[in-house]
Amino acid sequence: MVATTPNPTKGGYTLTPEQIASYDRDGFLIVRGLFNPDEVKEIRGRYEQLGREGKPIPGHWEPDLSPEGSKDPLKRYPRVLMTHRFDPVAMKYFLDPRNHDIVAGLLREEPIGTQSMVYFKPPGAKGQALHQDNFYLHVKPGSCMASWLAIDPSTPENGGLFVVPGTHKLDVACPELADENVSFTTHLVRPPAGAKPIPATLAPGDTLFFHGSVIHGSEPNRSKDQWRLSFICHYMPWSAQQISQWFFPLLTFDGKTIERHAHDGGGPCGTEKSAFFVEGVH
Ligand SMILES: O=C(O)CCC(=O)C(=O)O
Repeated sequence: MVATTPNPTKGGYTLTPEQIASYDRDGFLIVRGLFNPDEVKEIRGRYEQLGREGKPIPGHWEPDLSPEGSKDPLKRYPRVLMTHRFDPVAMKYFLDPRNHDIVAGLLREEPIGTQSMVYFKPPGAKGQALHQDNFYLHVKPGSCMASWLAIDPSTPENGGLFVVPGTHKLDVACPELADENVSFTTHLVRPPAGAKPIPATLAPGDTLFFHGSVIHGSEPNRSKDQWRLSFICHYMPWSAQQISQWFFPLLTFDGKTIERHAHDGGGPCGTEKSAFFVEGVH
């Protein structure tokens, strides 16, 4: 049996008391240069090649290569889902010991891996309206945590992520409809009065960690020629007993499958589909 107490030395990364206090206050933490340029290059190389070749990976990446698809950057370059299930490089970084140590340090317990994605976000791509991740993951008790690794520079101009500090203390809200002219997802969660989204401007290798209740999202990529590749993973605490079934199988940081109860899709806001999944894709 594995205790909920994390193994703090897996990747040799120890959070400072200031980093922990900043996360507890804001609900997010940026770790600069967590991954080095060679590591970033390895991920970028892999996904630039995938994007260039345009060869579909059923259930993970299904680009529209028709002339129609080429009119919408997100049809030609949709995000890649559950990358660790087909790509050993993605698996390596998904279960990276530094991610382990940081997520464990912020959760104060051993994490479990739930999902990984790559966003290409080419110039002209729509953004993703403000939302809370645990609305989709349904991790309970507790919440999920994201690690968002910048592969390209990520700025407000090229559709970088915005986060609303302090919103990790909120419950998960029922979303409104988003503006489909600027968001490729349909849900919008407005920040509470007085709370404002701030940009998480990142250099390649920087990683943003954030709590599953943090309201966050992105604007369209309004740059002319800057892509905004990112590698995004989600984790949950060992003590969590349930998660949406779309995230099965769950993985420990030792790469072993671990079981938890399946949330069946309903909730206080009704039944909703995951922003991360297409139906039938696991
Ligand atoms: O990277 C983005 O533009 C949005 C990603 C996001 O909101 C998420 O992964 O939950």
